[in-house]
Amino acid sequence: MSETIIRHHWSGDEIAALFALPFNQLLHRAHEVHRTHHDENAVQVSTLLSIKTGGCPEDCAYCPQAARYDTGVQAHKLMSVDAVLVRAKAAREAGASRFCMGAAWRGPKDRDIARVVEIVRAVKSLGLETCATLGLLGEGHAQKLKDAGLDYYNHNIDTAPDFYGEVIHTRDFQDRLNTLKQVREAGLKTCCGGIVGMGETRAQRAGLLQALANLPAHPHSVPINHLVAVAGTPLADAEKLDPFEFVRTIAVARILMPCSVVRLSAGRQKMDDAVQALCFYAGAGSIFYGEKLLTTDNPQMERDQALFQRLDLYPVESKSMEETVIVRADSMMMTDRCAHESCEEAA
Ligand code: SAM
Ligand code: DTB
Ligand code: SF4
Repeated sequence: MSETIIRHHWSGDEIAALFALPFNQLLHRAHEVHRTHHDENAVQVSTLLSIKTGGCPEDCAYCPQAARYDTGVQAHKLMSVDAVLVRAKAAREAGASRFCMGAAWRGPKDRDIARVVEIVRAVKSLGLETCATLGLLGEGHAQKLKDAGLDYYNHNIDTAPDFYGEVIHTRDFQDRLNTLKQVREAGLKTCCGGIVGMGETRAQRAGLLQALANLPAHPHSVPINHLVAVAGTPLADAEKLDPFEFVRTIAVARILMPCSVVRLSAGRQKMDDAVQALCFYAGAGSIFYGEKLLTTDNPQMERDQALFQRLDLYPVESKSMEETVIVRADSMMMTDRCAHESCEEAA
């Protein structure tokens, strides 16, 4: 058992100072936090499926599924329950513990939610954890998904508030926060992170992490995506990010949100195994597993299996975490809940 202060009021200066630490010092500190709260050899494995692909009316500059960009993505309407089940069973057999379903919508309509509810019920009945990412939710949608057995809702804030307007113009940062509030209030677990490597500054990477860590509750899962630069999108030629800066971002996320599971998300296909190993050391405790993310390539399963073997990592259910005692930062924080289930019980 260890004592941890879960903080929701990180200042920009504090986060900038973490980013500026000598690399080895930052990694050492992040790893200490990691192994205090998590099994450092365990990696939670999620598999993604795009259940509704392309044709999206939004203008997210990174996204190959926006209808307005010519990216060669073939649009596909919402998949049937049976077709999703085939893919979910295959993911379970391959060793995934969570099945994440993505839809290229600005947000679902009521009739879409009714169909996704059927899909969630069916996937849940296989014994998999379920996650959905459907965009901005309308009145009552989160509750319907929760009632269907959905475990997690993924909704990324994507980048720092002061960079958001340079990347997306069809919705604003506050829209994302509103959906996250609805997700929390319905009792769904939140999966919320962002993308780096979009040409943002280090201060903006810090701003993304600050916005995540200062949410009313730390997300249960924090996906840190490296931009997958896709031809035809406005960010196709984004300036390359130093891989060690990506590792630093994982490390700082680990320190700011000690009980959350940080996911080394998109971008692994082009990432060296050694860089991935550093990400696991820095505190990544989850990956997307399977040959495709939503529309872009992810490492072949054999490559990931070999990497796990070489690094003595093993896939686990997201529930198997160590017990931790949470010491509140101050009395104003008494209503906060740590993302980690056993921490909630101990708090
Ligand atoms: N349409 C919904 C939405 O935007 O919330 C759900 C699907 S959307 C594809 C899910 C997330 O994928 C985005 O929030 C973004 O973080 C991530 N994403 C999309 N394109 C990406 C890319 N090219 N590289 C890295 N991450 C990407
Ligand atoms: C998240 O943070 N990353 C995933 C998942 N949540 C939905 C999506 C990555 C998408 C990468 C681009 C593509 O494959 O279309
Ligand atoms: Fe649409 Fe989501 Fe892609 Fe934005 S990220 S264009 S909302 S699918």
